[in-house]
Amino acid sequence: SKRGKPYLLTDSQRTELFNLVDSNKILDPVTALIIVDVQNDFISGSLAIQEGELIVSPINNILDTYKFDLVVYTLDWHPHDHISFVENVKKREIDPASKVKAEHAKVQDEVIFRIPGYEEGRIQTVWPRHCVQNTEGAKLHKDLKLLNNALYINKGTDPDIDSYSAFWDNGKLRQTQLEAELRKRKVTDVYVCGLAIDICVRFTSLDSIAHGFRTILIDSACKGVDQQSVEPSREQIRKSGGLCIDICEMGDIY
Ligand code: VGL
Ligand code: ZN
Repeated sequence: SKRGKPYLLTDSQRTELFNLVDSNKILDPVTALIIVDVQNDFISGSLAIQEGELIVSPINNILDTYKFDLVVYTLDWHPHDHISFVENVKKREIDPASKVKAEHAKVQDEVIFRIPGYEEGRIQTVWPRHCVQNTEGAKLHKDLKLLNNALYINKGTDPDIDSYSAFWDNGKLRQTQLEAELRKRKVTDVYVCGLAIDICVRFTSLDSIAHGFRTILIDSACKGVDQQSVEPSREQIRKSGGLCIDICEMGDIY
């Protein structure tokens, strides 16, 4: 099969849409597709997202239709004692050896964690145990097409801090390899899809924009955890300079 690069809209439309990020015309984009967290626990497991399985075939279609210069699969990849698991809050309330201290939950599902010596607490939403390293729930969905030469990015591997973005942890303390790998390949355009549009897809997209990549969220290849926050997430991405499109708007192949 003949696969070409996705070519989005006309060049002047592209420039107009992305002038918040970069006003230079890019006539020959270098493209990456980031496929976020298409893992069993988010589809059929402990954190199953409504209609999550419906994004697998659209993503496979994108991979069959377009040739990206780089395809990235991200994985939520938590140790068993991860801070985001509701089962682990108690230990951080009572264990004096714990690096971060949990305060009693003020809001349902949200816990404030304090690092001794720091004034500011960090609010962490707690979730059912999910995507524990090397478990069935952490595996990519069995029907998701895996390309050769793809890049795999694990996130949320530090027990004491969560990571919604595939670029940074939630405290922006440490970066993953993702930015360096995109720069190494001189990527200009970053397409994002996967789970969940209101959490990890959202924060990955916002960081991609912040890094100066033209960022295109492929709406019809995403699903959300909380239906109320799906549209606000899109709006935030648009306002920050990103673009939300449908697969059918990905344009002609060149
Ligand atoms: C995610 C909740 C917790 C996601 C990850 O991938 O959107 N959501 N961890
Ligand atoms: Zn997680």
